[in-house]
Parts: sequence; structure tokens; C-alpha cells
Amino acid sequence: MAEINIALIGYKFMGKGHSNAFRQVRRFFPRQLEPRMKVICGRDSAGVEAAARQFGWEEYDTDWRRVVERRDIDVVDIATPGNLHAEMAIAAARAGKHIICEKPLANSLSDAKAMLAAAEKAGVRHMIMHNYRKIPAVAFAKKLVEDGKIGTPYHYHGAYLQDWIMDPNFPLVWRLEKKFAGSGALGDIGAHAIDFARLLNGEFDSVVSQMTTFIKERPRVGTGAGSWGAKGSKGKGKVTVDDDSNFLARFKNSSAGVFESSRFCGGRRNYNTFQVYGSKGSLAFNLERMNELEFYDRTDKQADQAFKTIMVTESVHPYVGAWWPPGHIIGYEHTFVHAVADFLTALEKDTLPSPNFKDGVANQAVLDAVERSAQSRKWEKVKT
Ligand code: SOE
Repeated sequence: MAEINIALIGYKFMGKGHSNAFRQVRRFFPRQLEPRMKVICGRDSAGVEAAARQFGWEEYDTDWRRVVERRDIDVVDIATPGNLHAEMAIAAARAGKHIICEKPLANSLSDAKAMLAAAEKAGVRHMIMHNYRKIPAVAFAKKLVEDGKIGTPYHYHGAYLQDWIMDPNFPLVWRLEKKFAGSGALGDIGAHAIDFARLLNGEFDSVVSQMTTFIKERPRVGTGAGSWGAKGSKGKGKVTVDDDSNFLARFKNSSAGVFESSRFCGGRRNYNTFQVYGSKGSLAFNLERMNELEFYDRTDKQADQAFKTIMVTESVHPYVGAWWPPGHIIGYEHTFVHAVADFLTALEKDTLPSPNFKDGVANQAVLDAVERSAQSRKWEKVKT
């Protein structure tokens, strides 16, 4: 067994999920290459020290550049707001580190392309953390599509709906400021919907969109540690991103698409869904029921033909065999464990992880076209 030393930059929500994945992967996906949780990095010394202790990292640091340059580090995992992704990934590539990066890859198409170019020039392996591809039901849906079970695709619907900022008093966190997040609902959750579509229905040709901000300003949080105001700062700040973004799409396979991403859909806590309708069959998935996949077989001419709900927890289904017997469902945190397991397998085999920065650039190109269309109010081609 060989060890591979990991550095994680970011210790909040995604840092927690990634930390758990590095800790669990050796226990459920035993392998030759084992991740060693060497150092976690963040701006706030007290916060990152507590995270190192809680999540089980050997060391902590507040200087990401020092961490990236360390000779004993093999992999840099970037779990920060999007405005830092490009600088960190390019530095990590130049230092010869393999890279994992949270989605969306960057806050602009040019930055995303620069990240891919740096990684390819350095000859390092790279993965974008589109963790939802690693859900057994989603991976199984991909297999059904590849096996021709839906036939010729006609209509694709992707919706990722949440409701965590509907209260006007919810503060101005980094996800609501363009200078940190790049965009709002579109890049944060719409990027996941776009990734599902690219996985299941191929590449986008063109889009026409609308982007809306319902609440234009919010209270500042002023924690001092973050990037959203000095400690205790008061008053309100301007929301500079979309709360709700929707678009129509034409795919290169000539099918039609409808996409929604919103943080203002009350009761939808983490409602990431897709529906694929083809000549032979249909598929439907809802992250809030993530162990289930709905399948309709149009070739079944029986009187009782209907959508059937498949419980995707059999050992023959992707990833499930590593966990529990049928019906003993898994959760959100397992998606990161699967992603890290696949990343380590790619390193062991010296192959390119999937999804990787090429997927990140393709996703960013759709985000870019959606933003251009919201401005032009016309159909826009997706161009990388
Ligand atoms: C907030 O919208 C968020 O944490 C996203 O940033 C994640 O990518 C998504 O998986 C859950 O919701």
C-alpha cells in the first residue's frame, strides 16, 4: 500500500464533505493508494485549527501558497469560493500537484480554460467535484441511456431548486456576491443541472435565458474572517448575482431542453432533478429521493405499462456493493466518497479522472452562454 498526501484548501461546507470522503474512502473502497490527510488550509487560524482537529487532518495552515509549494504534498483539493479556483489550481499545476476542484470550475470561461491549460501543460491529473454524477441512481441512469433504453432523446428537463435565501433578512454571504461566486443560482446549482444533462444527453448547442434577482440588498454579516465585511460591520450590501435563472436549450443531438435553477422555490430544500424522454423510454430522478430512479419503458405494450420506481441499492448497481445490503440506502456524503474513490483509481491507473477540467470548461461554456443570452435576450451559441 502506498500513501498519497492530500492538502485541502477550504474548511467550511465543502471542506467538511471532502474531509469525510478522504477519511472514509480507505474503509469502504480499500485500495493500493491510500490518501493521507496531511494539511487543511483556511484564512481564519482558529477556524481551520478547529476543523483540522474535528475532521482529522495532521496539520493546518493559513497560507495556501505555502501549502501548494510543499514538496510532501501530492494532491491539492480546492474547496473555496469560485473567485480563488483559478489562481490556486494554476499554482498547484505549476507545482506539479494533481488537482481536485469544486464546481463550477471557475467564475469565467477564460479562467476555466486557463486552469485546464495549466493542468495539461504540467501533465497532472485533474477532477472537478461534480459529486452528484457519483450517485448510484445517476450512474445507473447513465448506463440505461448507454444501453439504448430511452432510444432517441427528444426532451430533457433539468431543475435544481432550493429555498434557503427566501428570507430577506438572510445575510449577504459570499454566494450572493458576483466578485466571489461569479453568479448565483446559475453557477452554484444550475451548474449541477448542466452537468447531469451533459452526462445523460450530451453537449449543448445553444440557449436562450432569463436571470432574475428578487431581493436586491441584504444585511452584511461582518464576521471579519470571511470576505464579506469587517467584524461586526452593520448595514446592508448589494446582491450582485441571480436568485433564479432559467433557460431553454437545443442539444447537439437535436433534442430540446428546459432548465431551471432557483433559490426561491419554497419547500424545495435540495431538489436536484432530471427527466429524460426518448423514443423507447423515459427516466426521472430527484435528489431528495436519491436512492430511487424512475423508468418508463415505451416498448412494454402491456396494459399495466407505467413508470416504475427502481430502488438503486442492489449490489449490481454502481458503488452500492461497497456499502450495505439492498434497501439500506445511502446519502449525500457518500457521493463525495465515490468521487474520491474514482479519483484515486484514476491515479493508480494513471488515467484521466472523470469528470475532469475538460468537463468543467464545457460546463462553464454553457454558463457563459446563459449569461450572454440574459443580456442579449436572444438565442446564444455555446462556445468554448
Ligand atoms: C448551495 O446551493 C449548495 O451547497 C451548493 O453550493 C452545492 O454545490 C450543492 O450540492 C448543495 O447546495
